[in-house]
Amino acid sequence: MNVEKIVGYQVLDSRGRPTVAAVLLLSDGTSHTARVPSGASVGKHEARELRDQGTPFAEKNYRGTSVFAACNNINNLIAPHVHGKYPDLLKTDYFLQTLDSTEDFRNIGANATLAVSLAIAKAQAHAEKISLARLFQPEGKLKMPMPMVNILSGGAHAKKTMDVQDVLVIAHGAHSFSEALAWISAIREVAIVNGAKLGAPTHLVADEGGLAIPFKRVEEACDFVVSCIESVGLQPGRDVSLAMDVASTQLYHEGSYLLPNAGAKYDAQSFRLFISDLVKNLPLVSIEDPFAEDDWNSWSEFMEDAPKQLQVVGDDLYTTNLKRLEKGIAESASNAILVKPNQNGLVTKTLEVLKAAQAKNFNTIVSARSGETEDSWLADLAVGWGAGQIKVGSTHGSERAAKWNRLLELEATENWEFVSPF
Ligand code: 2PG
Ligand code: MG
Repeated sequence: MNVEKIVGYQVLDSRGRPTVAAVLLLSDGTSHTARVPSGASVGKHEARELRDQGTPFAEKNYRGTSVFAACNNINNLIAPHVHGKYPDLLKTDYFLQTLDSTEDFRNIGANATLAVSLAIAKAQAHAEKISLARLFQPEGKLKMPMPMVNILSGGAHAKKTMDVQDVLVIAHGAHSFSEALAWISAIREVAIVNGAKLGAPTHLVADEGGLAIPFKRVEEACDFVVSCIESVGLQPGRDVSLAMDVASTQLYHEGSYLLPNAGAKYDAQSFRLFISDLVKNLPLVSIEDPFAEDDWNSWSEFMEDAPKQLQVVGDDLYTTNLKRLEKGIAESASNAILVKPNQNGLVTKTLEVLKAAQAKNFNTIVSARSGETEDSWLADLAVGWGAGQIKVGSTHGSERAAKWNRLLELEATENWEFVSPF
């Protein structure tokens, strides 16, 4: 079975912004489409999306955010190599690496490479008559991931209604993925009712479907979510705990951390104390990007005194980049990594980062972006890679539901195990 045609074209993400899709037609008449996501709080060290800024044509098309150049690169540079061949993920990813000598794919665009890499992976799974998850784990029980789900959104996802980007929940007391999702969905429903009692505009949802309820202090936002967990009859800390994405690169300016809603300014040392107090006083089991992407010192110092059971997650810190992960391991900067395929640009290289992290006993959380599509490949990757955890935003919005629903389908049809990392 061979590739007859591959076409890159522009589509819209869940925020209405352009992103890249690639459709691959196989000689058996089937077609396989992959669409790439895009972030809002983008780390400086991520692989580069190619966007058409600058030219008069581009400025008229989606205010310079169109991705026609990336699509053209698929159609003109990549397609001739892929045509007529068996869809082989490893070989294609190797070729894509040789096509752009830069580490961050700035020439052809990581949005072009990832679209092709994913479409090839889907087509290869089809050619081998297995699911995308099974392409990576052909045998044995699949590991269903623990979901980490957004209840409140702030920061770059919600016009800064809150200083931190997400207050999330992890239902680690649940016995299955579907039970965890059901508990979390109930918590979100109650958050709408309880938020309305506070007079909050609970019809306003953020980019990832979290509620954009304004809270001046982070602690108030967390207390609110804790009270929602209790409202549904679950016990904070035992059944469900909090997680937080501070996304603090967004708060960091010239050596200080600024929290505009709280009206607070911290130097690195006092911000570490602030984060330590949050951890001490709240049922918080996971904290992501508590410090800025290049503030390595704060990460290592925090880890020295952090409770051993706390999951400390690097997102902007690592940007799914092997070299940055290796530095983080060497400096004991964290004990977990957020894994986002579009920060990296290739499926196989993303998996390499995940495996390198797991080899050092890091927890791994496969993650969606704030700009998503109806595609559900992330669910298959999380399961097939045995990531252990997944972050997809909230339970609101069909681009989020697509991933949850694919996980529910895998749970309904596969042999699986569900083991809490907490
Ligand atoms: C994050 C992601 C997903 P974005 O920071 O973890 O929540 O956000 O896609 O905007 O980078
Ligand atoms: Mg993050």
